[in-house]
Amino acid sequence: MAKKLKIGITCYPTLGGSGVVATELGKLLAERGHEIHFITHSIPFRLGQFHKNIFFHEVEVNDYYVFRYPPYDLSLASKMAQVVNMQGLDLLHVHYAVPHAVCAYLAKQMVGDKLKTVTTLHGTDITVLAQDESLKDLIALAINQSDAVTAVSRDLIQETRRLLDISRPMDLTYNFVDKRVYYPREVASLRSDYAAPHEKILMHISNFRPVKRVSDVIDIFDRVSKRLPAKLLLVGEGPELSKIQCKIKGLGLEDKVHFLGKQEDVAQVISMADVLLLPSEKESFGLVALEAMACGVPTIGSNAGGIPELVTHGVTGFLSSIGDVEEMADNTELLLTDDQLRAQFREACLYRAHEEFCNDGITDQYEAIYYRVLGIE
Ligand code: GMT
Repeated sequence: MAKKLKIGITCYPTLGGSGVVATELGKLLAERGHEIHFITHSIPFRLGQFHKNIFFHEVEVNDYYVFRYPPYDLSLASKMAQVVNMQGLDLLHVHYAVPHAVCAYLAKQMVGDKLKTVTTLHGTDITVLAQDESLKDLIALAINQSDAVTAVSRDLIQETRRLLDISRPMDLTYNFVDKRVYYPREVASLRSDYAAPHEKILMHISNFRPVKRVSDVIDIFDRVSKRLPAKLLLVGEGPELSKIQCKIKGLGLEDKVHFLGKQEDVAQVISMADVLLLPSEKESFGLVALEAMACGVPTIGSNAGGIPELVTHGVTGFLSSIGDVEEMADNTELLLTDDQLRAQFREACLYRAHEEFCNDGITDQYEAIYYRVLGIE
């Protein structure tokens, strides 16, 4: 039987897809008997109830009055080294190059080379941060010094190579969903709170950052709702929210749009939708499209970044050029007015999510990477 490992995981515990993936991975590894130590500034929001084999180590930042900016990164690096030594960790798996991979590198300098580090790139750390000249060399150092680097799409690997001039090997490890949580839920009664039986539900879920192009979501819905009876459910919140509220009012769509705010049980919410809209400007993977897919909901979106690796155009959704809201609206109408086509897409979604992006397979891949860097056959 393969050795059970002691693994430290650092992620942004309160942030989007990367935090979700890191936390869910930790839970799955713990189920397999590994000992998981989360080293973060707060308890990861997806951790939920008590789990055997999972520990949480809080990073406390020294707010000494001479510090204009409290040094979180240094506190994290010190905490990592401390936990590695005290708990005898085999490796640190960090999500996001900045600052986590840099901190893991510092921790390794403190505890010695026996500690192995694995960095997972999620997207914005490369596609946004690596464009900042002042951070470029630091990000490249963190990536080059990791014992293994994984990225959540082939596109992200190419972008990393292109923007940072990095040639080291990187593992493609797609994001995943837990099939025990993400499956089509029975939501007839919940659905009736938002839409009449003859109305279709379009949904968008995001952190409402400019990169998500939520304004395009409204433009698509505006066109679609003129052609067929439909409601739009907006889930999440973020910087663009008030601008979006104004736009909805300006177009006279208030009665057709519902704001659900942040939601914990995404599988339940997403199961109400007939279609998910994801017209992002940048998206290294698009976890929400996978969550939708696993619940049998096709995505209409852009072909940005890694989205085409996840959503198969014409099979599990339709993809268009960024900003082409006309074509996205036409595709939405096509899907929503053809019951047979929608049923076909739904089956294809369930099959693809289960076959390609299932928790078991991806956890196997991460485990294999851990054993490889530790030299365990
Ligand atoms: O997209 C965001 O704003 C959040 C960000 C995050 O850190 O969670 O998402 C990135 O990582 C996700 C998990 O791997 C991916 O599904 C998202 O596509 C990626 N976002 C971008 O590339 C913009």
